[in-house]
Amino acid sequence: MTKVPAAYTLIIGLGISGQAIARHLTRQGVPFMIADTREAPPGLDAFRDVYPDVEVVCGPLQALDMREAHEIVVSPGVDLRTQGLVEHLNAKGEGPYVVGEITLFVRACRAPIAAITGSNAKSTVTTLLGEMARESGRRVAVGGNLGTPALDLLTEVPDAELFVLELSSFQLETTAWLGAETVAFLNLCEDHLDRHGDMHGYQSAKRRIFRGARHAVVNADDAATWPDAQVDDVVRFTTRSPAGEDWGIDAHGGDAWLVHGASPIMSTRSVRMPGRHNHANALAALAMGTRLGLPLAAMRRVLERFSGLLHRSELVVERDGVRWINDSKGTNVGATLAAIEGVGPVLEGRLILLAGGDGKGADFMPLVEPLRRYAREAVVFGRDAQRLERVISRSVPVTRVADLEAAMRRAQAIADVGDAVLLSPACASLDQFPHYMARGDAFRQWLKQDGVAAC
Ligand code: UMA
Ligand code: ADP
Repeated sequence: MTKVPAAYTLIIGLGISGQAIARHLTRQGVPFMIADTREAPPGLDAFRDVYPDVEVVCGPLQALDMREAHEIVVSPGVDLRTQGLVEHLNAKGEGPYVVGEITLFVRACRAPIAAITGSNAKSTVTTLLGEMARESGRRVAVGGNLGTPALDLLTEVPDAELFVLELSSFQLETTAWLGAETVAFLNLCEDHLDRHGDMHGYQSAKRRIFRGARHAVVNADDAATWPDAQVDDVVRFTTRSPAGEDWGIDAHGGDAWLVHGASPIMSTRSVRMPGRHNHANALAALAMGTRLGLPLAAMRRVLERFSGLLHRSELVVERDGVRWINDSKGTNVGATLAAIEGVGPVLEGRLILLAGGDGKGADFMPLVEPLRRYAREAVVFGRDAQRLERVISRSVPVTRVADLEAAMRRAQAIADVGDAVLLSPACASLDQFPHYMARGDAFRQWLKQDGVAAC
């Protein structure tokens, strides 16, 4: 059995976070070693080249005696229930603390934090708020679950006046205290239940974002996002007419406007990102930005020009009257619902939904009604195609095919002028692709080469 020496920090996980943690501890002069549960984690050789003196232990964690470690810093992809680690969580205050990267970040951070969580829209709102701060002339560092790991931001933008962080439930699970200036909990739908056990576990992890927060933005239409802890100042957003000083959408001069209480902010027509769900995202970013003192004019300019991130309800091409939309980041039912509700109501024709992959055990029932309203057909593929078909065939004709390419061919064959083909799989991609981006790229590639472009 390998022993972690006394006063050493143990990093678990040799991924992006683990390497950022290693760089941080090196800068701080803290001695550390690394463990990874995999026998041959990717990047091991490169790591050894950079850190020839750091001990790396690969394989089951039970092979490590970590009792004397000063602290254990766990990467987000590592389940806290992993044998060899879980025993330390039950140690009733004895032995090393178990923390995550974000706890190290909070200890070292000297500027206000704006943090965003939720099942969906985290990346969109994080990017929007970061852009709004930049447009307002703030020195801002943007990252976390999205892009640059939080700890690397400390050196990438050493003079940052503001940190805007996307935080996942995995990162929050190991965060005892965040102390953010403003936080947003955007929405909650079934996801990551394999890690959190049930919805209560998933919600509890996400609610840690409220710890020490001075201001919180929550979704008036989703009570699961409301705080369980004391937060001095809570504002809400809704895609309906708002109550009191909430942020919402109201009629103004015959048009729908984003509003703050009774004050009109901008017409929804001027918001470049498509769909009602993106209006919700705009409202959340505006609410956080207002708390941070960002000028409204600068925030408006960002909303007018920001067309959204790739793979999120992204219009790839419109040809022969058919729109092809890539929402590969729709990896859970909530995201796909938002995409359908965003596209469906503005279509002259009908929707053809391409869906399937690894459903992570989620319930597909919520898709039934929106598909009845808007869809011509659903074409399903991947590991959970059959389960998906069983549920949604109550409301829409379903064709089951082997993979995305076959699904696109089928869609092309049945699409009519005015229709939209929407790739929003409601599932993770990992059964057939390395990640959701590769799935979205395959969609785009087919359109460019073999598919619509060639017709
Ligand atoms: N792993 C092991 N054993 C280990 C360590 C990791 O099997 O000892 C596996 C994990 O189960 C996982 C993979 O290795 O499949 C990567 O895990 P990791 O913790 O090393 O991940 P990082 O490379 O550090 O990337 C993490 C986030 N990944 C996860 O939370 C799984 C990245 O978010 C994030 O961008 C990065 O930190 C920087 O902060 C990705 C993600 O999918 C995009 N996040 C999930 C999501 O958005 O839904 C939460
Ligand atoms: P996250 O970082 O939380 O995964 P993204 O901004 O990357 O969030 O979007 C993920 C998915 O969620 C995309 O499919 C997108 O179309 C969908 N989505 C965007 N905004 C919302 C919203 N307000 N509610 C539900 N789904 C949304």
